[in-house]
Amino acid sequence: MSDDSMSRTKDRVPPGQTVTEGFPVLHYGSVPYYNDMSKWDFRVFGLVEEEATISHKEFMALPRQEYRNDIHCVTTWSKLDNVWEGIPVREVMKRVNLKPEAKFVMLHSEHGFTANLPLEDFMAETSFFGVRHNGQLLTPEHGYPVRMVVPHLYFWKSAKWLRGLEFMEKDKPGFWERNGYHMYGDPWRSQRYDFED
Ligand SMILES: Nc1nc2c(c(=O)[nH]1)N[C@H]1C(S)=C(S)[C@@H](COP(=O)(O)O)O[C@H]1N2
Ligand SMILES: [Mo]
Repeated sequence: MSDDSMSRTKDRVPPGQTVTEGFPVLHYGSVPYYNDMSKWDFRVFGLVEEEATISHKEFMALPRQEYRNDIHCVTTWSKLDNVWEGIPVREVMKRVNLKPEAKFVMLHSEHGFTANLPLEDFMAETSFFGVRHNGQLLTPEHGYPVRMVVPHLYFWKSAKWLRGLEFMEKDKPGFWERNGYHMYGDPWRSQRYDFED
């Protein structure tokens, strides 16, 4: 690699991270397998004027676009140049009217997994609902049928097997945040654990 492209790669890797070519699988608990998607729905609730429930068929018919990003796991691996097919956050948000008090979102996944995000980070143009990764449908291990992707925060915020969004006035810790991870998780500021600023 030339010095030039080396330094460019270095600029893309946050402190303490190492680039991996693989795609490690990390989560707590078991992988959900589905055989009847008519039982799957996606709920939008909390501080909204009216709750919405979106069926699997409707969700998969939402407009999609391509996203390219780098992802950074708190366990120190980073994976560069991911190509995703995803549903923009705004496409789901068109289904509800947020109440003005809504400032945070709790992501809800299968088996009660949760992750919290400030509204602004959730609504960022770079955040999306991922359905395909590097040309393939998401595998069960990586979050089929849909996962959150918030590439500017550590990857634990990118909840796999996403089933709902809850809008909140105040921040609350999700699953990993209750277990010692940082409330925000900015990889560029090494916000790995809750004692880091
Ligand atoms: N539902 C769910 N999503 C989850 C997790 C989890 O335990 N449950 N773990 C998070 C963590 S800690 C990481 S690092 C990433 C890993 O995603 P991957 O297995 O696709 O690499 O998923 C995140 N999303
Ligand atoms: Mo993680």
